Amino acid sequence: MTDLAARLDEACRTGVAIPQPVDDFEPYEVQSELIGLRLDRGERLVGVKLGFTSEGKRRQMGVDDLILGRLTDAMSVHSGSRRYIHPRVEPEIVYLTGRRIASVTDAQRPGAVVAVAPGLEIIDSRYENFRFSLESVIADNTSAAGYAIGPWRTYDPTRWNLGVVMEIDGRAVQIGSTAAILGDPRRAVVEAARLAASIGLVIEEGSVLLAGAATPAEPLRPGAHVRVEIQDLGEAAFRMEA
Ligand code: 0L1
Ligand code: MG
Repeated sequence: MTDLAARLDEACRTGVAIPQPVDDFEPYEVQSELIGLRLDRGERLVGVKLGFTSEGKRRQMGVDDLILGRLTDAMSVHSGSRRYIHPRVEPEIVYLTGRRIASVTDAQRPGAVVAVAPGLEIIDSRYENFRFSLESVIADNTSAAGYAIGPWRTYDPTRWNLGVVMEIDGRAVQIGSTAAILGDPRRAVVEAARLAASIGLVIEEGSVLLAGAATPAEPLRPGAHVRVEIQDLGEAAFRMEA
């Protein structure tokens, strides 16, 4: 177990941010250790997420690739209380996989995605001031901190460019389109498969895939009610603990 994984895990549990790591580390190995600690405590792996799916965010960070994080059942906003540090929320489209995906070829086969839902992701960097490098944010499980998923619908690949409105306390705070996710959110399955295969991770049948943010993230404060509505798909919502 690396010291960085232990420190990130403690930051998650206590809600106290840590400084940027100065030591050398292998980012996805630290992420695996971090998730391993959660699984050891009885959490269940339910899927994966993509980060840096918008060109603007990659440019801002000076990086040219996406990042992959892992999701557990306990990260669902409906699974109980937790400590956040400086949480933000972003609207996402969510896919449900219909087959085991161990390669890009698997992701391109019919039935790779069987259902789609509107979703919200809470990101909460465990680093001070929400500042990180590409390597350190991968180690920090891509800032994944929570998610809410609305009702699933049968996947229709022809309906991919959909309007998105995110509201906080009844006020629209972000308006956008799912086309902002990789230029076409359908690409998310192949990209997730590519990154997962590169670290030896298999995306099991029945996994959730948070495809990426459709708009910039918004800061979250205690007690806030967040709702996203995606054209044709319906809504997902949650309330932050006060
Ligand atoms: O889900 C995301 O796109 C976030 C990726 C990590 C970067 C951040 O915390 O903003
Ligand atoms: Mg996200």
